[in-house]
Amino acid sequence: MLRYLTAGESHGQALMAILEGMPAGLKLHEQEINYELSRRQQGYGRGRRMQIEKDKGTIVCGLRKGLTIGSPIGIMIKNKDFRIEKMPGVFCPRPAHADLTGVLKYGFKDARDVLERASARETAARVAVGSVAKVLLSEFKINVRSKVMLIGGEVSPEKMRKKIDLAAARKDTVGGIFEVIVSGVPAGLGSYVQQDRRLDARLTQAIVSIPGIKAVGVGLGFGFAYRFGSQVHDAIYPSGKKGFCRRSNNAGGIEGGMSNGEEIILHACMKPIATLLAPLATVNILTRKPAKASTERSDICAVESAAVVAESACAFVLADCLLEKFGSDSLEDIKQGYRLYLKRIS
Ligand code: EPS
Repeated sequence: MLRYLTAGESHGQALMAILEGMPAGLKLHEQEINYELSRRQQGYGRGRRMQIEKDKGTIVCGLRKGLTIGSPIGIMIKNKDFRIEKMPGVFCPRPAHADLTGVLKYGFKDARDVLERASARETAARVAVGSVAKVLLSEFKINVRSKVMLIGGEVSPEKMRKKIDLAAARKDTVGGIFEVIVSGVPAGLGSYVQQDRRLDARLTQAIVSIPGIKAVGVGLGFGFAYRFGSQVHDAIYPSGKKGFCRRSNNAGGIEGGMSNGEEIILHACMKPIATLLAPLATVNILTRKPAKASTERSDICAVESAAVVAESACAFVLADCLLEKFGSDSLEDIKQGYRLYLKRIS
């Protein structure tokens, strides 16, 4: 089983991740982690924090001579903006943020205690984990990429940017839709035999757990609701090399909770960021009087970054499924089993 935990507050000393279950014998460099971390920091509409940070992951354990040795991999990302003790209190919870419910749930008197961990900064640690998963997947020629499809209703890149500019001018924020595409996945990852082994369930859970994500679709997603079965299901054809193939991919590469050998295609909707510079109405948690929501330095739009995080989330799930099917101790053993399996199904 591949599993991970993250720790760290937005303005704490560092973010940390422990990834357990990677096989021995995988070549790993910090630069692969740092490449993904820098991708997460980019995107039109990100806030000033991204100019302060230059996220760098340090592998603190789990490697010897540049190779994994099967032990848990520990990664640390230091926060340049480390000043958690000096951060001001937050008493006017922002609608759409974790602020108010977090205060009620944990019995805090200051929403700062909530938002430091609820912040999407935590996703840097998830990307560090996902970047290691991507390195494993690349050994099997499995590639995960993403694309922003729509921002605030606009689909052309130029109009998307304009929409973000407009949001900034209005002291507002804007969300959107992105797509994640995974190519090179063999048929048979995931399983129909139990609910928590279904690949679509695992992938959508991983994406919807990213802060701000409100909906995830597989393949045609909600589009399935508008057409007949004969118009949407992907007919099966013989294929010399692969054995079987499809000429359409409305299923998004997943049938019966398993990869079917086609590209896996998912899309997700991210709501506009909760922190508004022209704040909405709220209630002061100390005085219980009506107030305007607190403002924090934040992003105008983080859809591009969320797409990078979603790539990582999917890479982790697919790596987990791959190790589940082919073993998880030694990379060489896994590769051998993988080759035999591909030969059998082709
Ligand atoms: C983020 C860091 C945060 C925010 C953002 C994501 O930095 P700061 O709060 O210091 O500006 O920019 O967090 C949120 C959107 C949020 O809701 O907390 C990051 O590293 O991605």
